[in-house]
Amino acid sequence: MNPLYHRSRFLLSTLNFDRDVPDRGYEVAFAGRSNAGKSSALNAITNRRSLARTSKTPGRTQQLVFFEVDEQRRLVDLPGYGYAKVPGQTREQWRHALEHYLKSRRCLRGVFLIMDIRRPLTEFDRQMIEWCRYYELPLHILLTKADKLKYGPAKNTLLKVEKTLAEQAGPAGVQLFSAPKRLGVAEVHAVLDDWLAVPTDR
Ligand SMILES: Nc1nc2c(ncn2[C@@H]2O[C@H](COP(=O)(O)OP(=O)(O)O)[C@@H](O)[C@H]2O)c(=O)[nH]1
Ligand SMILES: [Mg+2]
Repeated sequence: MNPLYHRSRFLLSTLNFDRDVPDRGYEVAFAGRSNAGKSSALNAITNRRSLARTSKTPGRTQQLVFFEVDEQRRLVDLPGYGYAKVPGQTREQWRHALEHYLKSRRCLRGVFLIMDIRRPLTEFDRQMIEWCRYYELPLHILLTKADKLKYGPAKNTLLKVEKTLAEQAGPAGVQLFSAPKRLGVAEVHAVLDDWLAVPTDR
């Protein structure tokens, strides 16, 4: 239980974050391929049934959705990249918007990457991992829908992904997660506590 994140509320969704959300305080971003389970993970983390769907309107999939934890801290739902059917030009815009955010956002403290445990490390996931490495952003991976696999296969995937990351991406956390079972929520809260810690005045 971590009531801090349970107080999160929808702030706004926008394409133009530079203009609409001042680059102050602290942010943690959530990225993932469409349908990986990002909204469900956000809802589990904030203990809401539908926080992350508040703004889920067709045509708005390219927007960044901001949630306020408190005055200084925000969670950001990044565009769910990876719809197979989007035209190449739209995909390029997504890529550009995502990279611009990761590269320029000074208040960004870390990135959660949500992967469906049955389809880990897609091309899009690898791109996100590469950007995080390049821009020196802390990265923590959720292998979600872990309830869809038995413990053995889930654990094997966890070990495989950890190995790949260690070889190719440098330090990153990886864990199992399940929204309906609330598996791994406490671990996520601990990472958030770490990344969003407000330095004490000295
Ligand atoms: N069994 C199971 N299903 C999940 C889990 N997380 C998401 N789903 C389902 O996967 C689908 C996509 O989830 P959603 O959160 O909307 O994905 P998003 O597009 O990444 O935001 C929905 O049908 C969810 O109910 C999970 O941990 N376990
Ligand atoms: Mg979603």
